[in-house]
Amino acid sequence: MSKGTISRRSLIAAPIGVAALSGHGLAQSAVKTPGLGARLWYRRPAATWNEALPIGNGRFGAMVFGRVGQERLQLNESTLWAGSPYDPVNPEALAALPQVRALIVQGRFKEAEKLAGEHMMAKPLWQMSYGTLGDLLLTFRNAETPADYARDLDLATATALVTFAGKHGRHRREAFASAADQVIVLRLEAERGELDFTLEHRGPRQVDYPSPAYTGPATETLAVKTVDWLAHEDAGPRRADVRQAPDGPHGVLITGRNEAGPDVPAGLTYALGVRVLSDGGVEVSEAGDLSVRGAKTVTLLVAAATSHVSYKDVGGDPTALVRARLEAAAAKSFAALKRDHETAHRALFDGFDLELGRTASAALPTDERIAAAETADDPALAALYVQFARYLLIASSRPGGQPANLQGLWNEGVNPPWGSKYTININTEMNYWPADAVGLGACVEPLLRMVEELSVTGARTARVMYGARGWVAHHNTDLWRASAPIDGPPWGLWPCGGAWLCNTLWTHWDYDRDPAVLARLYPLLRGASEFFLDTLVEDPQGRGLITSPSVSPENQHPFGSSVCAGPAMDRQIVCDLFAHALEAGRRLGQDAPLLARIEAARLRIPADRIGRSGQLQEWLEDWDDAAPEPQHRHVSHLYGLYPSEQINVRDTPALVAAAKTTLKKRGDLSTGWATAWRACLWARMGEGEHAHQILTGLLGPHRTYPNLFDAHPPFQIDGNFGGSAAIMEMLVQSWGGELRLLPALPKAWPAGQLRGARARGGLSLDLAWRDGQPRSLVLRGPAGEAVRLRDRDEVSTVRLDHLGRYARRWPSTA
Ligand code: FUC
Repeated sequence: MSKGTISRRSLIAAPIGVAALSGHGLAQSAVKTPGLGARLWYRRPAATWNEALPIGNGRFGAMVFGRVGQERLQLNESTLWAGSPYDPVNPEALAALPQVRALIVQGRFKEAEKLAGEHMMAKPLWQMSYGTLGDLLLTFRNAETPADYARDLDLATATALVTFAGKHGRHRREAFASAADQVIVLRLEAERGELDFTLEHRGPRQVDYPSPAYTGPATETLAVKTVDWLAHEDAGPRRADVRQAPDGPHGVLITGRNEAGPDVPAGLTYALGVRVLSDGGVEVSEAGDLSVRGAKTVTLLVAAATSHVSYKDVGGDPTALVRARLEAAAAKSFAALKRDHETAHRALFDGFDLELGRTASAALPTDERIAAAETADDPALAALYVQFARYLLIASSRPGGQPANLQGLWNEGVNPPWGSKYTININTEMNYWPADAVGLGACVEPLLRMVEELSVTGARTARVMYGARGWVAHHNTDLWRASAPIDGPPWGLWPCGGAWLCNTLWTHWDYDRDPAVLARLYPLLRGASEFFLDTLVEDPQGRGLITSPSVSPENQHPFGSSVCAGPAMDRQIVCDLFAHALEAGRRLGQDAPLLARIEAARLRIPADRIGRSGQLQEWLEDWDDAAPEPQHRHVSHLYGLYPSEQINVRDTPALVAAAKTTLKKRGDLSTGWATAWRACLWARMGEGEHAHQILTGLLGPHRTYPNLFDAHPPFQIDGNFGGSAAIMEMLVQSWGGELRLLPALPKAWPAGQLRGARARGGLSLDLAWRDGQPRSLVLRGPAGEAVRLRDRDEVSTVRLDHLGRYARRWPSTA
């Protein structure tokens, strides 16, 4: 029996700054160059992939190993996935739907799961995997053990640099992925003209991951491996389907076909071109092997493309694109390539800075800091973590490209964990949690476009499989925007993936208040809402409208299945979706009759419930105590607390107390992303010490690889983004119509500053604090805007001036 229910009817999102409804009108932040801390560095080359450093221009990227005897660039292109356009919709689903629902009503969950497994799943049952372009291996003749080796990734210039000294003078190798010129540039310099190497391409291949499909908490440390300075990897025999040929006297062209997917034929071709500009001798053999001799400087230009044009069109000409890009880049000087690359990167990266204080650890190489993070205080590592996440988002999610997938852009093999797809029951959403707060709203555009495409494929899934209007997406999607339920009912039979993405995009709009985004978003919100208007069912106990069939993502209830009706997360997500559709529709003055139906349905969604142990119920029934995995990584029913604001410390203290009970039972440390989510939740509740303690576990060597990549393990990028969202949430929050300063500041960060951060309501802010108290604040936003500011328990309304600015200083308390 539930101890009580609490209505959320009064909780329609309150806009911050009631006056400002349109436009950004943002003055730019004063800060141009981020602090010196924006750098990862190492004293040795990467022995493993998780020590290599990522570069990327949003579409084309590489992992740079920084090795001395053989440099390895492992390459990815964001549209090189397995398969081809396909339609996974299963027409048998509609007939099975009433029966599956009836079994759920009767509590025959296992039978419901079995029937849904037989008739309601996608065909094929799996989606397509993200791929890889293989590696470029530069093997140096006469390489020797270096002196003075250093390797770094400068986040502000997006450049990976290796320097070392050999018997024959100093070497410098610099790599960047230019968004301006759509090429990866590798510049090699040897003081005394000793550059002598062969270049080989190793085709896409399977990789042995240490622990694929890992889902529990990490137990082993992910420490660095011992390095062999002159290590070589074998390119192996050339794959029959990958063709390598000379392309002019100084170039090589590699062409190939993608992998076939499960029951879906391969449909993409790709091209990878390399052009060498050098003062030494360059030779290209008939087989397309390239060698350079006796050079002092070499500039390698690398371009890649696939025939992907859109999720339904694979008719592009990658070879023509690659040749055109190489031609254009070769016509520019290295200095011009570098300048234009930096300008394009800085246009997004600059304008934000975060300082949380420095300890002695800040001077150490990055891998040593991570290794010590659980024992030594290193606030600057948390600041670096945020800057690294910003860097990763810019490199893997640029406007016009694909969104960041489970590994962003970087993936070593053709068999990545979970296909390196878009898992939309938490992971893809988490990738975008910090984006707006850290000034990277522009990088959300690929997500918006993906959801626009999903609303097309998802309309077919809704119509054929559910007999419903609107559109639906389940727990995963891929390059082809597949939207039917995959993997099996315990994972796939969850109809709220599209709705959660819509809510994520709503938050993006709410930060910036860009009318153009609202206009694109509204049809998506409307369509997603129509699906639920048509598919929500009456709870047989009269509690209102609920989803059925569904699951509380990936967690089993006590009756041998995950399949159920009306789990808390669905109720919270649909409630938000309806609220956002209502607000968007009203702002745009559209669809009044439909909005009235959405509003009526919203009021009939059962509220959150508190169970017999004082926990927030994960399901409509009080099942939590008997569920088989009390520490399950997903905390789906806490969606309402974070990222949503339905449950919050100001308006629903009883639900917050219940959320705490739930979280304590779930435990603080889980796998990467799940640990990050827990940190966000404690931060949102104003529990800075608790959030900080969890962060320490996230940033330490059990969950972070030496290259600062989040471990699932293996690598999964969501934790990098979720952890950064938690850090931002500890410093500034904006929900419920208020801007909260330092709401969860831990003792470990007594002094610091944040510049160029964003908050909901079209606001940007610079904030400095000392002794744990705010010392100065500058707000920018729409002219004349009223902002409700909360500094601990003190709430005041301040007004931005006619230039959209407000500044305040606090007297020193010392
Ligand atoms: C969900 C999670 C797993 C993993 C996968 C990509 O299925 O439960 O932990 O993150 O997505």
